[in-house]
Amino acid sequence: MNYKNIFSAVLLFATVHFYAVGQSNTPAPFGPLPTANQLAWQQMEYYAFVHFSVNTYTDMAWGNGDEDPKTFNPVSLDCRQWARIAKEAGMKGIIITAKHHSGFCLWPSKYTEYSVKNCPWKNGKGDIVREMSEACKEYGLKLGIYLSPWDRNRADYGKPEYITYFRNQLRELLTNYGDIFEVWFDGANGGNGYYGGANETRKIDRTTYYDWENTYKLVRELQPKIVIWNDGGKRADLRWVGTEAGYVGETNWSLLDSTGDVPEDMLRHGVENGNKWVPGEVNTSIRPEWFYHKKEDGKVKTLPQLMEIYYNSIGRNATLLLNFPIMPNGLIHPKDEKVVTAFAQAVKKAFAVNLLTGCKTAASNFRGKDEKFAGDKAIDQSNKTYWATDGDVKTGSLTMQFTKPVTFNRFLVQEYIPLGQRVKSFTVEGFVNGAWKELAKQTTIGYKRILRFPTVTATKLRFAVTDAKSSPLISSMGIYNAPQILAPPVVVRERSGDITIKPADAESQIYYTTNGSNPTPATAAKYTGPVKTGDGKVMIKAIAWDAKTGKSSSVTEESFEIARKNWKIIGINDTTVNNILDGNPGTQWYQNNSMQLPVDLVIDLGKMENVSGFKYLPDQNWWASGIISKYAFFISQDGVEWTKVNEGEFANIKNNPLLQSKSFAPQKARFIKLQALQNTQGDNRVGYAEFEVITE
Ligand code: FUL
Repeated sequence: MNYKNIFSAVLLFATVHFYAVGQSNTPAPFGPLPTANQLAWQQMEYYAFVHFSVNTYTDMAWGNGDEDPKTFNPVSLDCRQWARIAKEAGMKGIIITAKHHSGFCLWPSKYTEYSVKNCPWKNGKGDIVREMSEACKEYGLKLGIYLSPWDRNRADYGKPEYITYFRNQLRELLTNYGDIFEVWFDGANGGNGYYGGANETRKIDRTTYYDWENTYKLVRELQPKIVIWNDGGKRADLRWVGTEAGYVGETNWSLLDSTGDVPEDMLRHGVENGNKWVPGEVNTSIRPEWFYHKKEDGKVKTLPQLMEIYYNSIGRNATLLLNFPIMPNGLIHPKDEKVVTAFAQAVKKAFAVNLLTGCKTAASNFRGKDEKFAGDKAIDQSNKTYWATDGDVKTGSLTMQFTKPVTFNRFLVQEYIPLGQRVKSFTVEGFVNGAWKELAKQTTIGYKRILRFPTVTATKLRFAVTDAKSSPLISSMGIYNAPQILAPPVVVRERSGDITIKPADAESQIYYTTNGSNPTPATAAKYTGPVKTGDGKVMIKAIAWDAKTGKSSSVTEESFEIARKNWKIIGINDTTVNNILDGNPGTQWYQNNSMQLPVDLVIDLGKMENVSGFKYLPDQNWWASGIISKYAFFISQDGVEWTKVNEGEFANIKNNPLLQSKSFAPQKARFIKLQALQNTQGDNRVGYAEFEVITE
């Protein structure tokens, strides 16, 4: 043996020895664990969705599949703009709707003519998925693919042949565009569509039709580092959280059971004793709808709303997938860019300084008195190290001593999830004026948990795990003093026509205009009580203003249709029916339970109007039923002779129960009738939160 060999042998022994010793004291994993792909995905935390298809040009939430590809002409398309905005917003990737329910493909698929190949943009030579993947590379973002299993264009949809088509497309997308971090298989299946001219309703069993097992196999073979999202089939790697409103449950386990249907409540909270790691992804749009609709330019989520979403998603052990609807010209709207950039800055500012850094930390107990697992490992800025309680002990506390009083209003904590999610409950206390004060008491932690509470000044902080499935492992902790953000006011038009405006907090004052100009304290009227605006249409802009700081909120902008003061709902004795005309989205009315669909809502408008559409808001409660999905709309001058003026679907209303607005050529009418033809649950229930007519 020469020196070199001896040296290598010693080195090998030392390494193995060190490794073995290091390993021996490491806590054993507990319960289902994340895969390496799921771990890498969770650390991304925040990424973008972009929704773009032929229905962008028809102002619809879902394409029917018969939209002419010639309408698809994004003259200024610039995927680099999308990538730049996502990057500046602090996002780590972008998921593109390569094919939405319309079936139209944003890439020149070999297997269909219904794609960018046959549109005027770049004379049919363009490929948006390619441009997106190149832009992502340039900006250091990961690329994800949304491929809708439901295809309203294909003649063979519903037959076995379609599965071959679907897999061929998957193969194209997962082979030709580099690494794909996530694939999105939406579960929507509204049934009806164009289907190559059949124009009919087709039903499939979404759990079996797509043969997910083999489809997943193909996905993993083509992209070994991918995670699969699927709300319509066999359990995938990630789960939907049961709502598109931008939040997950406060208690949020990253576990589910691997078989059986998952009710929405489980999607929101996960399953404490589930047998598979399936973490939640909160998907929501920066505007009410997923696709671009000009009428939503005034409805872009505000900074306070986005902050709320941040705390209710990333702050609750989920990731945030925030959608940008792409405009017909191929760009993200400047309003969306502005608010998402402000959002990034606000988050950065809120979490800029961790006030626990360098604190003296004492743990009530730690694993085997091994310094490697001591309390300071929770605040050492590394998420590879962690504080572990001793042996099987499931409870324990960490006390942080400050050198001077510290003011804060946020608490952040992370579990070391490579060894499982363990904590069931915990408390946070501050030592205030010589006594311990409870600041927060919560349940799960998982990858990351952030709590908000009123600003407090303390000299010590105590974090205690009060229950866990196994010895808790805490990898990271922080306290922060986040600046307060002024929320824009909420504007409501009462049935009388009066407008009421409410600030989000008690301290701010409100200023408003009705002439379209932007309100400022110097130029606008100060709100002192309900504003009388008569019976006509009104557009109002309002701000909240803080006299102490001179700061104002962003502008709330609302356009109201004619007042509903003199309306009469015909044939109903129940007085709660007026809930649907009171301007309050939180109150609702349901038609008599025993009625069979179709069910009519008939209203006398009190006088002849030039009716050109209507708005329907379904019950906004989480457990709402009676949500109309298909309707017909009639008008009449005398309440006897009726003319049908509109009929259709409220697309995606099940997942996203937004205000639905339908327009048609103006007609003179004093009576209107909304006929519910179908609801989202397939039963006979019909409910409404608000109803309005649109007039010329
Ligand atoms: C839903 C779809 O039906 C919407 O159009 C959108 O794509 C959203 C992300 O998922 O279920």
